[in-house]
Amino acid sequence: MDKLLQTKIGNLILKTPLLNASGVWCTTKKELEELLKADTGAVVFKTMTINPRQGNPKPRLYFEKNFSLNSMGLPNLGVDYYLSIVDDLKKFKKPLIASIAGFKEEEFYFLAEKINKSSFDAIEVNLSCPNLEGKGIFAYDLKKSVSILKNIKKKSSKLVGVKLPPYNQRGEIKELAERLVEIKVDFVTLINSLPLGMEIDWQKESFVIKPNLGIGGLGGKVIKPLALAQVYLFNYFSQGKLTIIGVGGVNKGEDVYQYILAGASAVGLGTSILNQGLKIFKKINQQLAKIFKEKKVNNLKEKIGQIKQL
Ligand code: RRO
Repeated sequence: MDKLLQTKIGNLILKTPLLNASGVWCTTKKELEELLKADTGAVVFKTMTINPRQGNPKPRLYFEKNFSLNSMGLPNLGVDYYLSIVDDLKKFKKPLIASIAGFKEEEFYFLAEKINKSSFDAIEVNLSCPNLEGKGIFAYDLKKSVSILKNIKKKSSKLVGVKLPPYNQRGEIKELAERLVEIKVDFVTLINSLPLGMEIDWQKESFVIKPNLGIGGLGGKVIKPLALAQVYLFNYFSQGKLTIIGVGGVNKGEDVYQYILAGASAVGLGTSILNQGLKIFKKINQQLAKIFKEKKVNNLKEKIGQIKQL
């Protein structure tokens, strides 16, 4: 592959800036192998919990060209399953990122410690699952979030990143961005699906997904402008000191270029994989390489955060 597209997350080198967003096509060993064989730069696992979970009742995922809506409810095979397959997946020679979530603070530490002893390359601490009935989103408690990350970071020899939801106020982003720089978080993934999305099948006069009052996390093209602003503001308030993985509505090379200009070093694909399958990685890499050549970009890094003021 073209060296032009190479990027870095911490000390990890990715041949291309394209990853999957955690949750999409990454729950079983078979899915993970398929992702690793595709034109990905690294692979993120489905968010894992201490025990396996079935997740919410179906139907719990709906998608079309412009958006996806999910209330999966954290279905996963449990941390021990992922630890049992990770060594074998190292043969693909791509960075492997574990995503973890707990229901209490101590569960995050328990999981992080297990991952720390494994051959995973990095931990993405998921503080932003929108679909746990009766439970809030950790990441909206800034103090608690920073404390969890600080404690994990202290004990971890792996890269430690965090997956965040969108914030509504610049002040929240400023505060969090500054704290994340202080505690030296290695990467920030922005954004998880937007909480509280809904679609109605007007013919059936019903919701399109069943759990949680038919309401779930919204992703896809419709959230791209919102996600770009989050990436831009985290980059702006951290003065370019955070490594950012942009997620939300990436469908083509131009989208990746936009995320890079806003401040991302890599991007995650979610809804576009659901719509187009794993072949989309190759397509987007080709489109991005073409854009780089046309614009005479020598390497991806020189374009990170280089959006021009009007
Ligand atoms: O499994 C889910 O319901 C889920 C998770 Br953990 C997440 O982080 N984001 C999302 O949209 N769905």
